[in-house]
Amino acid sequence: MPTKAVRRCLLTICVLCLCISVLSFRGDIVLGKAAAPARAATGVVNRMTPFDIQTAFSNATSISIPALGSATPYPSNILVSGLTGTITKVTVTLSGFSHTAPDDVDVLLVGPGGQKFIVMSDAGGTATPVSNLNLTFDDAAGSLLPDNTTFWSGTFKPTDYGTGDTFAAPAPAGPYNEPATQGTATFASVFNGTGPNGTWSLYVVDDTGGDSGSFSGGWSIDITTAGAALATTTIVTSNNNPSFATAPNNSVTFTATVTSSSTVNSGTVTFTDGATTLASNVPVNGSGVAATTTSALTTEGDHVITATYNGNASFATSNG
Ligand SMILES: [Ca+2]
Ligand SMILES: [Ca+2]
Repeated sequence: MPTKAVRRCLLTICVLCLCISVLSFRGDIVLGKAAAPARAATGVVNRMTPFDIQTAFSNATSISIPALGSATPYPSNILVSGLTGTITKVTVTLSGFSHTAPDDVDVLLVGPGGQKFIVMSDAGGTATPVSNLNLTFDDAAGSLLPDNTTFWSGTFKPTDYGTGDTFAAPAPAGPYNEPATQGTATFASVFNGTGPNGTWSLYVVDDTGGDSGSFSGGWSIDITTAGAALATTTIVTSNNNPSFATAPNNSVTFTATVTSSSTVNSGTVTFTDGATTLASNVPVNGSGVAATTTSALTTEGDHVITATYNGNASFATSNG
């Protein structure tokens, strides 16, 4: 059958926010009259352990499945970038699956390293149409898709019935890594320990004439990586402590020093006075130091100054 024209598709990348709980201690600066007693800024230690990062990427462009042959687009791509570390878990979700004979559908996932893994194939029989299902494939799911009976939205192990699945070019040639029941491959066995960044491609084929469908919501991939960012410690100090509410001694400099097991030479620091931001996104120098000078502290008394290292792909956030 003719290969359908490949259309360019919009790539929507959805990055899950990371929730990072942070223990913090804070440095104090006292703003007072000339006679106020000196009070040293308090050193701050805030340590985080390395953590797993789970990130979701999606391509919501509808995948149209013809009666026979390759879907459009073919493949549907997701570009993954900006992740560090290696993969510890992958799951895939196919959204809005409708088909009058779901057994016709074969789905191949190709990773950025060329890994070839069949996610779903020849499941569900031909007797019962399915409509607008959301199917998540996860090694940890409780069951496979059924072979010859209908199914509903849910989470399933990657599933492959039947033999001899073929995927036309530009899909890579077989053999493919096959999950149960045809093989023993899993997302973990195919992708864990490999690099996450690059193009992930989903090749969808209808292998039997008559009956068609779509994944109207496209697809998404959840990638978990480990060892992505190094823990950091941030300490904030101040000069002129106490400083004064009026010139000439009302200028105070806050210095944040960010350290890690590797030299912190990138990222930014935001300084706050309680709920008030003094300076945002001050870049650290090659030694992990960022500083800001302010004369804005015009209220006498204690000011709790917090320096937050904002973190990036190499270094985890911390504050002090
Ligand atoms: Ca068909
Ligand atoms: Ca198969």
